[in-house]
Amino acid sequence: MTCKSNLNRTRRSSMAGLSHAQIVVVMILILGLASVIFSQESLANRAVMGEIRAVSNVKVDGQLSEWRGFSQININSAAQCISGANRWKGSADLSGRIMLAYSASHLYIAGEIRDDKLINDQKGILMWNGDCVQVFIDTDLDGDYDTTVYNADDFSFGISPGTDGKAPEWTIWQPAGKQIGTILGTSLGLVRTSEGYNFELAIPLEHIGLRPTPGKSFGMGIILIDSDEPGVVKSQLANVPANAWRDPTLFAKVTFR
Ligand SMILES: [Ca+2]
Ligand SMILES: [Ca+2]
Ligand SMILES: [Ca+2]
Repeated sequence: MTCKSNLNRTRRSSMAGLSHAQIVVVMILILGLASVIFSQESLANRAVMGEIRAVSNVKVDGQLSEWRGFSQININSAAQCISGANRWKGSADLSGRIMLAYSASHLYIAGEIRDDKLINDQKGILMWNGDCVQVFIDTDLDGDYDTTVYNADDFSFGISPGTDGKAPEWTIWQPAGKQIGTILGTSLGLVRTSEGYNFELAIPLEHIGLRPTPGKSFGMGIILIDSDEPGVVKSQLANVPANAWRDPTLFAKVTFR
């Protein structure tokens, strides 16, 4: 009994007279501050993909005339080859320019893709076996900055021109089991060009839980896949490391302007 009383006295004196409730509040504040500092440091360490600006006039038809003057994310160098570097024959073989915008209702992703042969006879979630673009989005970047597996706020979409650009379609891989029909309001416009294909993909903000706020960031990554003969993936270029298809911490940072 005496021992316990002494221990309690020692504890009381070491907490400088704070009540139990006050100590709990102080601990919560310290933990909260540490998590904010850690989160901001982590966000600062992310690769930067660029800024995204608001638009009101995107027509989702694969024609990119309304995108003049937008900053472009270039994916066109040997250093960005994440597979098949020895088979990549240069920018006419596979390369791309990506542009981003948002409206009150949608996230827009536009791409100008160079690819000398358009080959993809695979449909839906199998489209990664042929020419396609993979788009990764983490809509809650600072909420789960250290989570290396996809969860409910991490998305991956695919865009395929189909062989010769004749069967354009989009798909969704993540969150796993998400059916295309549940992403109501998503639309794709894609046209064959003399050098490859141009596309515009519009994704409803509401379905991916993205709230445009100036200065706020979300995560994103793009992988371009090239097949120049049926059933053979030849090479891939990306603005993120190869493992981004399964690890959202590798996405780059896009900031709302
Ligand atoms: Ca357009
Ligand atoms: Ca090619
Ligand atoms: Ca190709």
